[in-house]
Amino acid sequence: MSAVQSLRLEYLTPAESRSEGWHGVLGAAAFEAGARVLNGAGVDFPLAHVHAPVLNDAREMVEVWRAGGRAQPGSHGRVRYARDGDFLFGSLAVHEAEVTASAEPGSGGSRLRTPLEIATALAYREMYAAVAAAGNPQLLRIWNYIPNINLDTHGLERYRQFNTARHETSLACGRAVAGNVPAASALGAAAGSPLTIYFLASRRAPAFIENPRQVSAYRYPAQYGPRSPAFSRATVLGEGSEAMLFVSGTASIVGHRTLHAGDPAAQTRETLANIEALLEEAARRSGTEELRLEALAYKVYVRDPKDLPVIRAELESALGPEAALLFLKADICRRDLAVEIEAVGGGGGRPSA
Ligand code: 3EB
Repeated sequence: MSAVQSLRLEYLTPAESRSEGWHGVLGAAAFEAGARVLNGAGVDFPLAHVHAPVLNDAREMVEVWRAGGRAQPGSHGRVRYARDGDFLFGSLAVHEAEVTASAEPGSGGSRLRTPLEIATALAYREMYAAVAAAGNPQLLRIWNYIPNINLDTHGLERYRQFNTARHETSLACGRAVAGNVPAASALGAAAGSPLTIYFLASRRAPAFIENPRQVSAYRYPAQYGPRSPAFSRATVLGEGSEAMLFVSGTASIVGHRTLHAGDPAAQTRETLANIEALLEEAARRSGTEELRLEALAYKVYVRDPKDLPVIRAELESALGPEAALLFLKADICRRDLAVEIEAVGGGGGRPSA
């Protein structure tokens, strides 16, 4: 195939999903109440249930990925996936209570000891095995939703436990933990929900983009945890006008430090400056200059819903009133961060919201 097959992202309200239907859908994510829309529709594609409430007026929005053709379903362990040409969408959920019952603590000299570490290791092993077996081994983008992400247990914050297990498991599976690592987001989810992960993979390797304003997350100093977070700031699949850009969760971090603690408006502006710098870097590396800030679709994680009006006002003043924005309430991996923003650009035109 010479041309880049297009993959299209849409953030849909229930009414829009009813009118557009489910033709060519590769996979989807439903946020809290949105699960009702999809369960009622009896869909047969992989679906991630993310336990984070939508803050848009339409509370039942879903994130839909279309590859356009007839997707082939598959499963591997807990992973459900669908493939369509170049692309694979997969999803899995792991309850910590379920894995700790069967795990032998400390077996094989493993560093992984907490329930979340064991669940994360299991999830990443199954994800890596699934994409390899399906023949789409190149991970482009991973979304991680971690219940009680900021809670300290076993002497370590749960986000840092997640990082330990992601890092160790990736090494054990022969995957990179720096450099050629997928774009990602890691956010909180409701207490009691399972560790929930969904991902996009390809047959072709993407370009891995770092942000010149930020220390690479995989080079963060040890003050942020014993194992660094293994993700790239962005990945780009393809080149030029056909490229697809996946921007990782991005926050008000310059160098490795949080800026503007306690000021959600300033954090939003700093985050947009970070995304703009990343767009310049992607344009320089992959010729994606058509992907300007206004042309992206955004998912915006807000820690405290009372900050939503100021965060939304900053975004609309920077992006215009028509911007595609999905707002979710979620805890963010540093306690001093009020907002985190991820984005997607390119592929099948400008996404709707
Ligand atoms: C940061 O820049 C903010 O651990 O996968 C953003 C995106 C963040 C992904 C992850 C974490 C992750 O460090 C946090």
